[in-house]
Amino acid sequence: MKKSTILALLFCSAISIPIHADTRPDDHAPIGVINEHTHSKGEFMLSYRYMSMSKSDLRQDSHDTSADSVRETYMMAPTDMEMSMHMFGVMYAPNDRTTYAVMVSTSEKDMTMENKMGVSSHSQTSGMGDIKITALTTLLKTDTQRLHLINGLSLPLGSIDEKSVGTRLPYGMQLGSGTVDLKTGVTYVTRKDKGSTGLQSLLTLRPGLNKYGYAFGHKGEVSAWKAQQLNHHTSASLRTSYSLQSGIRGEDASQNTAMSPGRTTENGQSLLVLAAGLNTIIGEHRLSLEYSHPIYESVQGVQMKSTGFLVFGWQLAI
Ligand SMILES: [Cu+2]
Repeated sequence: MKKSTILALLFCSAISIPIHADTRPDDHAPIGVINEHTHSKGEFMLSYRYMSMSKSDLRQDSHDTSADSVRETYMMAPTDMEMSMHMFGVMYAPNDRTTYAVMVSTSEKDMTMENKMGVSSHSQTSGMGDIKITALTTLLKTDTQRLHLINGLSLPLGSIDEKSVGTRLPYGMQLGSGTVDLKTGVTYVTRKDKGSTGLQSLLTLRPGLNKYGYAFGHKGEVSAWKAQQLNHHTSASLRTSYSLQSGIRGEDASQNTAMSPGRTTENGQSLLVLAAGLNTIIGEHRLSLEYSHPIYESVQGVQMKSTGFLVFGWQLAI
């Protein structure tokens, strides 16, 4: 047995925290990836994620644009948006083949717009988001390889009725989708002595329209990561992710599309990010952090640009 393992065991027994010999920091993907691991029969896991993202400056199709030029077409141009989200999750495996995951969230969105006279205005929304119920089906689980399918539903718990001065706020300021959405995907992970490599692809399909006659676009995402153990408790990761989302189908007839670009249905986008993260195990707790930086972004119509995305996570398996 290695000296560091003996020291870790001594330390953990001294403070009465059991340590699982098969628990590795890189057994879980970077925290920005969700539903990327499964559990063994009878295991529960609680999780919490805090996400923070911001947007600023403007992009039109695949080039940058200015607020002045946007205000030649629209009455107002968005200048800044901040969004934070708290996500609470429970995972449970009734058997070795199936793991269920339920995730609820609350979010807060804050957007600043500026009109032609240079006067800015704020709008803010906060509350529950949509609830996600997922089944993970293990197809392969060995010491070196894991493969599981992801099949889930997103139920429209989040509000799409957010208003300001009697008018419904733009699509991006709403807290939910208003539609029952399907999620399907696959995760594949290979594991070596001191590190792992993973791939996840995920498709979000929104077959129906919500009560106001629109649906957010379908979305496809692919994430690939590589994690390396720095020591017994901590691993560092690099990840790249590409997502492609189509524009809104249908339309909320109450939106005045001359007001601002966020009121049009053109909100599709493709985004390539590069992310760096850390996973660490302290006793039975997992703490993780990941920062994603946009590398390339192409948007439909006029939209603000992502400036970065931070995720902090805590996980506890019982
Ligand atoms: Cu879990």
